[in-house]
Amino acid sequence: MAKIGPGVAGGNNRQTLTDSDAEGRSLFKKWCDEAGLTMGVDQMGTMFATRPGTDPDALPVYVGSHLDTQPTGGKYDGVLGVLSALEVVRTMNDLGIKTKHPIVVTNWTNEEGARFAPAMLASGVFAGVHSLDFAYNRKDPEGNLFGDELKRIGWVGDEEVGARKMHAYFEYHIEQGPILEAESKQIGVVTHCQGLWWLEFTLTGKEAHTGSTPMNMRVNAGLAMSRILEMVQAVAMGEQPGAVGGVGQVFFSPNSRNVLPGKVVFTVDIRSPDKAKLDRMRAKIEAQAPKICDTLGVGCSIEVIGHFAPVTFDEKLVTAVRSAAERLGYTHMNLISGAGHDACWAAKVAPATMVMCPCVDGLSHNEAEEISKEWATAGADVLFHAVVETAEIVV
Ligand code: HGY
Ligand code: MN
Ligand code: MN
Repeated sequence: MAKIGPGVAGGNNRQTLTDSDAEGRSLFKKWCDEAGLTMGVDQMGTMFATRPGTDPDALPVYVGSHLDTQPTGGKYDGVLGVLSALEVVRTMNDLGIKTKHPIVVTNWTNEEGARFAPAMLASGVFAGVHSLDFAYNRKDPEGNLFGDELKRIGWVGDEEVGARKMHAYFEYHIEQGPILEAESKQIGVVTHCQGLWWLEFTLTGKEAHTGSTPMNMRVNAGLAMSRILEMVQAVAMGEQPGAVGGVGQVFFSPNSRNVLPGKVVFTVDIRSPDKAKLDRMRAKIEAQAPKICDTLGVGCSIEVIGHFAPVTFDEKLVTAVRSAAERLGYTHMNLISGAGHDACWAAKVAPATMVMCPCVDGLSHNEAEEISKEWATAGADVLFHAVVETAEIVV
């Protein structure tokens, strides 16, 4: 899978609804077909590959993650969870295991939100958080519509989004943070996921010559942006421990090196497992940013383009993961996920939880993202046992 949509430094650039995403989907479908699974696709392009259970009326246990990557993504973010879910099924096939509940291996469309915001878009529609129409009209930086791109790659499915009901949902994922490696733990028993706000700022300055415009005549949206970034840093540091804030994406217009920007658009990403802290950070940022802009005569508008509250995962499933790790003799610890995942939206409509493995230096959303085979195997082993137990083994 890592050969599809290669990056420039050993990772991947397999962004959602690109030709490489389509190629990755076809390869994943081929592997699912070879494992004897039946593929269903919904109107958001999410892929559901089913292994039948012995009880046709029993709701399935869903196991999955995402195959789309960041533009400079790693080989494991999302992919580990989808392919480990497939490996669970292939191992069940090898062992001739039958379960009461069907197993559905899942690949969610556009988890990353890199090309089309917000993140976790398809699982958000599945959970009833976003409408299909909202999703279809999301635009990428080139102005392409999500719905048009999904159609272009030929992955608009016929299933109504969210019509499927789940007995349980499991997602196996690299931690994308440094805790498990630092604590020398093989397994993260994920009890919660921190909440998030994505605030998109549009600052309006005045395009002018960077050479001949005197400093006191500038309406400098770029300067306003930099002061807002400093303020976001101070607000997040003021809420330690357990709060983060920063900016990953900025657009200058006209983005010419000798023109002061007329428009600056950027997204502030703030997160915390504590809802009060999360909302306090948002309030502080939304109160201070306009004041910063006023002093510079810069226009300021703020739009929420992504949000989910902190998530508590299902106690029974969390226990299934923890007891599997104990039975199998893996070191483990409770963990709050720093990154968002499709499991966060699945948890709105079904019992859900996650299994995590360490990653080297806690690095992710970087092409150098790396894990060890031992870590990958331990997590997949725990996932296998927790899933088979929850699906109620019959044979
Ligand atoms: O932003 C996130 O937490 C996820 O990687 N989409
Ligand atoms: Mn991910
Ligand atoms: Mn990611």
